[in-house]
Parts: sequence; structure tokens; C-alpha cells
Amino acid sequence: MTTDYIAAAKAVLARNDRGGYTLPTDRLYPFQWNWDSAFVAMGFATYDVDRGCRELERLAEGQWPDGMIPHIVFHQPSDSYYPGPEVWRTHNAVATSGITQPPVFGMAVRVLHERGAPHARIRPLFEAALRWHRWWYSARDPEGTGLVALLHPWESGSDNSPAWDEALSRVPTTTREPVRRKDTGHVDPSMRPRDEDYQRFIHLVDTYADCDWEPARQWAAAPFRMGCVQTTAILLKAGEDLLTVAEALALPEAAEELRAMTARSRAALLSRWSPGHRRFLIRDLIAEADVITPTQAGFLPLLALDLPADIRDAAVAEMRRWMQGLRVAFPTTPADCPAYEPRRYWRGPVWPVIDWLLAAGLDRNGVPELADALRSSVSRAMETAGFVEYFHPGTGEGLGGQGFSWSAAAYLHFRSLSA
Ligand code: 9WN
Repeated sequence: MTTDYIAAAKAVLARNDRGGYTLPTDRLYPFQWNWDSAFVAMGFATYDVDRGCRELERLAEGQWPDGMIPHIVFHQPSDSYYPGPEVWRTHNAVATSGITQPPVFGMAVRVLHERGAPHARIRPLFEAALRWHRWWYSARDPEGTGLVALLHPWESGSDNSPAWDEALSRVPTTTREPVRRKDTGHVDPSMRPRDEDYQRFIHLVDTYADCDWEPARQWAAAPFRMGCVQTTAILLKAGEDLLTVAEALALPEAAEELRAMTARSRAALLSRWSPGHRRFLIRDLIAEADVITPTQAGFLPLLALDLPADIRDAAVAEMRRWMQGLRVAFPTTPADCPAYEPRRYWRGPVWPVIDWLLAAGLDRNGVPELADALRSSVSRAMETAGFVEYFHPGTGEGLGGQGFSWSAAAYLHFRSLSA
């Protein structure tokens, strides 16, 4: 008997629906998360455009007056997650966290537009996305370099990536209140960040709450400030997608503004290429040093750049090298890196949405065989182990949370491409 995996993926999204927005998974993440919802909206776009729009609309309810769309919207109280609103101490009308996450939102706006969402739904989503992009460039790139910075590892979505280790080690472990983790009550601690990481994560939250969440004060006070190639690539791709929508909606001024934003980030991103490492490098803006620790972030610029052949070929050769001997690709840290931990969160495991972005980048750059290899390897893993949060690259074991929304959305997206 064959299982109807598409129906199973849709059932995951239905189960995690809390009224127009989707939890990443019950208990472990009981609120609406920013980039999760953008991927989920694109998953819905494959069969329910209206529900996809609703997902983004509910996320945009949390948008701040300054344009930031926060990383968590606390629509309803829950005691199964830490840190909740009492730790964040933000002042927004709708309760939210105080930091942001990768701006996949603009990519989802384009997908929904192209799947036939009515202009009356797309226009406000477009405006919300544009205001958020303006926020990125003013709050997180005040010097106008084109490379946007993260002030907290959670903003990367790749929370305990080894890329942050050195910079994070300079952040104190002191916190205003004791850290009261809940995640390790839901998931085996060996698959989660360490206590010391959490202490530093919360130290940063306290630091920015003390700045009253004002971007300029945070920028000045930040002990962690990373020019991120993964986030900038997503911002650039989302900016390109919003530009396409602006042209389709005949909004010439917005289009002009988006052209300027994307041109700046395109040049900045390309300049982060390192021929010696065969990947793009994150910049530690406080240490004024390149981060050479290898992580998936180094290949994310493929998503948003049309690379010259020599750069593309070198990046692809390096990606293939990381994939050698693995059952499931793409690893978030390569096996030959001393920081590699194949079961611990962002320190090795394969995440379906990362494959989604990398495969889109490979398609864009004319490497469809490798794009297909990534999509089919992680799709097979989901068919075997279920729509879990992440996978062991060596064995394909399913890890982290179960019944995970963005994994189900990724599966639906991959299957829609091959339909
Ligand atoms: C903190 C929801 C989120 C994802 C992130 C992932 C994880 C949160 C946590 O879960 O982060 O934002 O508490 O661990 O790292 O990418 O958006 O799925």
C-alpha cells in the first residue's frame, strides 16, 4: 500500500492551525514564528491560496510601527515555551518578541500573487513587506553597506550554528532572571542548544530590552553584530520578488526603491565570496573579522545571485564535497568540521527549508541535477521518518519536534515542482 504523503503533509498543517496562523509544532513552539509562516504560506499556496494569504496577514498583525516584523507573534498565551512575553518586555499592541527573523515573507507574497491571490489581498501584504525591508536597511545596515546584520543568533533562524560560536563566546552569560528552559522538556537535550547558549541568548534579550527596543540604541549597545550572508541573500531574493510584484501591480515608485535596495545588496553579497574557502563568508562586525567556520550559510547566496561560472563551479564542487557519504543532504555543518554534531540542531542536521532555498539557488544558477538531488534526498527522509524538524545527515534519523509545519510545507512545495 502506498501512503498518501501529500495528504499527510496537509494534515500536519491542519493540525497546527490555530485560526488563520500555523504553529511550527504543538507544545515545543506554541506561537506564530516569522519565517516558518512564510514557508507555510508557500506550502498552502500549492492548494489553498486564500489560507496562504491568511497566514501572512496574521503574521503582519504583529508588525511594529517602525516596520519590523518580529520573530514571534504571541497570539495566545502558553506556558510551554521559554522565553515568553514577560521576558521580552516589548511594547507593541500585539504581544511579540523584540527581534526579527529571515525575511522570507516577500518571497511568499510573490508566490501567492502568481498563484492568483486577488490584488486586494496582495497589496497590503506587499506594503507590509516593503516597510519591513526598509526597516532592515535602516535598522540593520545603518552604514548602507548592503550587507544586513543580525544582533541575535535567533534572528538568523540558525540559532546555535557554529558560525556564531566565537562571537557568542564574547557575550556574557549573566541574565536578569534565571533562565527557565522548556524546550528540553519536549525534545532530548542532545538535539538542542546547550544551557550556556541559552544564557547568552537571554543576556542579549535583556540588553536590547534595556534599550527599549530602539534600533539605534540596540545597534550601539550590541555585543553581537554579524553581517550575515544567509539573511542578506534571503532579503535580496525577497526584494527581487517584491520588485516583480511591484511591476505587476504598476507601482513604479516602490519598484524604483526596490531596485536600489537590491542593487546594493547584490554587490555586497558578491564581495563576500572567498575563493580559498569556495563559499561566501559571514562578517563579524564587532571583531572586524571574517567568520571562516563552515556552515550552510556560505552557499545561500546562490539563491539571490546569478554567479559567474567560475564562482558557481567552485561553490558547487564544495557543496558536493560536503555531501560525500551522507544519506541525507544538505548538512548545516560539514562532517569534517570539528564543530560538527549530527544530532544537535543547527550544528550538522539537515533542515528541509534550507534544502528548499539551496535547491532554488542551484536551479537559478543552472545546476538542476544537484537541486533535484537535495530535494529528493530530504523528501525521501520525510517519507521514511515523517515531517520532523530536522534529520541526521549520516543516518536519516528524524530529530527534534514531530509533525512540523515547515517540513510539511517543504514537502508540498517539492512535490508541486515535480507534478
Ligand atoms: C527560537 C520555530 C523556530 C525556527 C528557528 C529554529 C527554532 C526557536 C527556538 O524554532 O528557534 O526562535 O526556540 O529554538 O531555530 O529557525 O524558526 O520553528
